[in-house]
Amino acid sequence: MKNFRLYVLLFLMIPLTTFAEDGSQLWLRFPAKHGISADKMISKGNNPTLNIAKKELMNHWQGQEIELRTEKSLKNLKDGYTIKSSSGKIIIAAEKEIGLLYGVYHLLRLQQTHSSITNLNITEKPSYDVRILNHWDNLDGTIERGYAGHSLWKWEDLPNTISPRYKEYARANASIGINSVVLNNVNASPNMLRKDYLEKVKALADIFRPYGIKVYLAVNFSSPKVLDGLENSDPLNKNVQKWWKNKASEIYKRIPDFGGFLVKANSEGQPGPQDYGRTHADGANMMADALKPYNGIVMWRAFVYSPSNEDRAKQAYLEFVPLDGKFRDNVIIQIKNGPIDFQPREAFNPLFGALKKTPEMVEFQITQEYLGFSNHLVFLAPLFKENLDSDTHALGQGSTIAKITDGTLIKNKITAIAGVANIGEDTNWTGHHFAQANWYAFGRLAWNHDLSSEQIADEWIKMTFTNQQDFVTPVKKLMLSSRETAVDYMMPLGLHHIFASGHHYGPEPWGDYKNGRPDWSPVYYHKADANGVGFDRTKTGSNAVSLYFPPLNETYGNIQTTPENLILWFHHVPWNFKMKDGKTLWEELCFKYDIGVKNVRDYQKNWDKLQTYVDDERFKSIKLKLEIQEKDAVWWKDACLLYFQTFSKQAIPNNIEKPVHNLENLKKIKLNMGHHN
Ligand code: BDP
Repeated sequence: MKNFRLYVLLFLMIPLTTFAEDGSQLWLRFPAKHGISADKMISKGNNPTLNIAKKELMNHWQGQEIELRTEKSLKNLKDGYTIKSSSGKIIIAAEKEIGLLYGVYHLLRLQQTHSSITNLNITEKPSYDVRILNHWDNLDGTIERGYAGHSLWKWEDLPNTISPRYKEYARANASIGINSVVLNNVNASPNMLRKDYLEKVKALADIFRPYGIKVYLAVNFSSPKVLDGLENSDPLNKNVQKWWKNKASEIYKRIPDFGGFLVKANSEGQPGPQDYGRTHADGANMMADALKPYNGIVMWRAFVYSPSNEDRAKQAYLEFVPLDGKFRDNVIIQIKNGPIDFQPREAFNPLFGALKKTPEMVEFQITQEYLGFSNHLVFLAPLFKENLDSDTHALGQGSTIAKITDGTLIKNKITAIAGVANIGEDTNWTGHHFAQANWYAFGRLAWNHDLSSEQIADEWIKMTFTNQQDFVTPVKKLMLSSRETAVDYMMPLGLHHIFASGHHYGPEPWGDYKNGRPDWSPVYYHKADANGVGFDRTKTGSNAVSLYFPPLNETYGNIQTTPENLILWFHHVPWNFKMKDGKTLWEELCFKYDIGVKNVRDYQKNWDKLQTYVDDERFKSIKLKLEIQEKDAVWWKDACLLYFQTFSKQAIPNNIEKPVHNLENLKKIKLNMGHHN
């Protein structure tokens, strides 16, 4: 009997083990059959990158003969490529081998998404030169704001033991055009620059190189003092300058194509040039000079703010605009999409377009610090696009952030775009299966910011799940609305930063950290009172609207012309203010929270209907996550409405689901998730 049970058990396990769909393959689910044979592939040379391209074709390409060709004349495409059909075969051409590899992944994508592969005439040129992931990984294996397990980098085992996932990671990045990575947290440990760690970094760089990926490091400004006992880390101190020069030479000896440094200075307690009365430009230039002989760059973050009387949304602008023109030409200013901090929706950062002589790059957050971690399904392409497509008016109409940063309007020597990675050692890499789509979307938009969210979702769904239209259509719909849904159940109408302190998971609009930093308090951001709610950033308030170029300063400065999805970002709005649909602000707020919850419930119903199209493992995992998302959405709605109701003193409209929680109980919830701010 016992044996029989064992057999039954084993029998049941066969399909599971054979067909397990654990998400580890990401979007790279090419047919298991063999690909093209070597004699159907024409290519000269035997370069490691080219060899990967050929191997991918031999393993996965089911179509006709292919020629891979490097052509000097294609230099203007940078690491782009052309794919052309020509008398029965397909020719992929590029200036460099990496372009050929990108072309191969493009072709495999066409095959995987059942797109036409006849009469091809494709020319691709990347929007940005540096398409970079920022890992916020610590040397102890934890990840700041990481929700997919521990760090992929096994620092203790490196450089001798090499995890097979390093290569898989590099391949996944190459498949979407990501060509750079910062390995460590912006809150950087000085130890990152120790000799033994540089050996480890070199090991990773060697693995990534054939996939076209350059390694960068986040550096701690105090490194000279902390690591080697210098008297200080003052950027104008000759010894300090020399220290950085030596460090650069030490790095480039090991890693000749090392990318450069990412620096968070004088922000949230990190050291920086201002500790010595110097400017951000002094600090950045010192490092830029050290990296210059090797063509390295400095990505200097504009995410600086301190607890002062000045509106946090203005601080980066006020700090950096006076420094325009003072930076070396191998410095680029890395700016978060919004002026606060990766909120579900922010106005764009007014610093975009304000620096005319200094290259600027956008930093997005792929990891969902403020969007339900790896529990909530939130497709971020619409958020990224909303920012890139925002018209700053800096150089007249049409000065979108995309065009300001990609070299179209301001001729930058360096163009770049960064995304804070959501990758960890979880089997499915990102915790939530759908969070893979955000890694994918970042890469695709870094390559081509003109792609639509819809096209990206379409590709990703087909590659990751199935081409069956009955699956693709509803899932696409769900993904495309998911970001707005999250905004609705968390922070509609321009509300922001009303998260529980520290971990930033749930709601805490009542948070008022009198003994901590007021600028980390939710009440600082929503300013609810008997009259209304919202942050007055007009002339009568902080006047942050004045930092925007005309006509946006007027548009945002006037409550009637401010887009309603940002109304509480820019205005303190009376509870009975009439919204465009005729509702009062209070009613609209109730309606928004409610619709957010309803949408998540719809996602659940729709997902359930799709069971037959998805393997069991992923189906169940996603179903469970949606259950959490639904509970959280109700939690958000109840917490925010019950709390704001104590100010509005108005009833929740009848057609809106009544809160199921009680405010006093909600206030008692304390999640033990650590973290400082
Ligand atoms: C905030 C995070 C914090 C980061 C910081 C940053 O809460 O953990 O260190 O941004 O970007 O979003 O430097």
